[in-house]
Amino acid sequence: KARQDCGKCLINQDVYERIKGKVLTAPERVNKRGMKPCLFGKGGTCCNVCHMGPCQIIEGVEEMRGVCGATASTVAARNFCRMVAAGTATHSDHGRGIAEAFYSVVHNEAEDFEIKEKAKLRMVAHYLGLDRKKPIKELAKEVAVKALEEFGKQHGRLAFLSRAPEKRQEKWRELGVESRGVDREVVELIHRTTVGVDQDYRSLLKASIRCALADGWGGSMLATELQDILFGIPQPIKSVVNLGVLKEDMVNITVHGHEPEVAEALAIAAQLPEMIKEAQKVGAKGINLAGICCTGNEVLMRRGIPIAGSFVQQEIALATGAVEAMVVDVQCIMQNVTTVAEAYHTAIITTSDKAKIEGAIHIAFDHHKPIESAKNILREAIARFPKRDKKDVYIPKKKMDVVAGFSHETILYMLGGRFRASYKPLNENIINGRILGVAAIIGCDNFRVKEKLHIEIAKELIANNVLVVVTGCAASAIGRDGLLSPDALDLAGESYREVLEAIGCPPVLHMGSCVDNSRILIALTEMVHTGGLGDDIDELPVVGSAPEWMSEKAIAIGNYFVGSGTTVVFGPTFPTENSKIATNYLREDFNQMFGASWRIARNASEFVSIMIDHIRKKRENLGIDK
Ligand code: NFS
Repeated sequence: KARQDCGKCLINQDVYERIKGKVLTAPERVNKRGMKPCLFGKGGTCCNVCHMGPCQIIEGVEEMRGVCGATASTVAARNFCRMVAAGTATHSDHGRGIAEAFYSVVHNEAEDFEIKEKAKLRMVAHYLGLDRKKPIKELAKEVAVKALEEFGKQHGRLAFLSRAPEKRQEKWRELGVESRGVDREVVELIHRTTVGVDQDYRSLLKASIRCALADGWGGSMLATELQDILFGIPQPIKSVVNLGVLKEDMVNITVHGHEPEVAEALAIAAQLPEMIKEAQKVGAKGINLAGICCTGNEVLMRRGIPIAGSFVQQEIALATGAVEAMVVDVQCIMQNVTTVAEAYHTAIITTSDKAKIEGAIHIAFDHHKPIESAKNILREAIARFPKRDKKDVYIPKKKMDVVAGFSHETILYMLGGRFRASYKPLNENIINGRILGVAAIIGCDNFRVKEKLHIEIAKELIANNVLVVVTGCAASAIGRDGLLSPDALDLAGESYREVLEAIGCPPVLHMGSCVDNSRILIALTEMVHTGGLGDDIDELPVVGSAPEWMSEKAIAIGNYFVGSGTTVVFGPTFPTENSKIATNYLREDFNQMFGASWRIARNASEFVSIMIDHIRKKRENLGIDK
């Protein structure tokens, strides 16, 4: 099957054409006068932590310090820290939400959900310091309490830090960056960055690692693990991506945001005969769910529910005129969706009391009664179906087959077989050179990036025998281009292709949503423990990237990868660039401390060459650079 040649928003230019002039959308706004990014803000040297400013600062120009005397490096570091704190807060509050839902389920306060993965529950209990052998019900209650405690802990260190390789833990201990409690690290970092507190870029940036580790090995990892226990560990599953997954004869509901709880409940409720009947009563054949952003990735990974679009496609999904309701939970929901929806019959339904949008309908999701809440949401959507203007419906045909569901556990089984699940075959193939190394492409897509960076980078890497794993909106973009299908095997380098053919998987592995980057941390640790590739994550021939990042969350993720020993490449722009001193610290000094750095690339070829060079250098250090 021919692959489409564009994975970006403009893949559906035809849909945009239909709303042009009617509603202003993000791609048009990007090009509008007055919408150019502020040069000071973009490079990190606009300081607005007090109201003597905002001060715009130029490095090295004495008279262009802040009113208080703050230098460019301090300001850039402070702004960077604030992004890390916000990103950590975001993933972690998601984790807390799931921990609360988990608490309700195991204390019989919530109907409808139950524990799906008992073995994983026992494993997580062990890492939380509990006795894994206890009866499951009792253990589940203890896990719920312990998980919630991780957020508010004041002393000691986060429990999951003990999952990292021993050498990494030592490094964290020596450097004093072990995270204590999730909330404490976020609060402290915000405190440090306010006017007149921490004014040494080195101290600030080092502190940003302590906070970020509370994301990767704290909030995000708790989110992923508890979601798996409640909703199931993802396994390889076939599905479809792009706007063509919307159905002309069904009630279309897009599930958008990040926390899978609402979408899981909707998926169950949408299959109930009573709800299907209600949909049929208004002339639809049934109810069709389709994902957007990371809520989409969550239900794609576990249920194979198709993805309508990534971040940059949320407006045009509505512009098909075929969506009865866009149900949103938290994060990455553009305010403009309500404006676009107004031009159609579509309801934007907010479900979290933390995330309301003017112009949306709010149906609070009660996690004590998930299915009842889901039914109320579905009814609102079903009632919209008769209002759909059939003449105004345009669903592009474009869709692409994908295989998703590559959790860390699945990769173990795939590589080693169910009875000797292990990363040994992966390590061996890296050592013998069939696989050059591992690269992650993660993060957002971005209206300001015109190149198809994700796709070009992924293609080049797999052609060079690099195993590529993806998460978040990068995964959807790469999926739209066909690279998440075994049909794309012909694009992989010869030796990598042979490995893939033997296990029957696509050349790019979809590992989930953005909180699921924590799966990558576990996979890397597993590679270290398997042996042959050094004693710590920074010795592995592995590299990360977020080529079209835009969210603060991506910066938190990048920072926890660096703190964990994985060099990351971000671009095309970077938020500390106006301060060479701060940017250099993130590259050189972090490399000294953590064995990994932040790197910047401007275009696809720069990304690829930095990533491949890095992998080769690590191979060389390991003595496996044949
Ligand atoms: Ni990650 Fe996922 Fe997408 Fe970016 Fe937003 S949805 S959490 S932040 S835009 S990848």
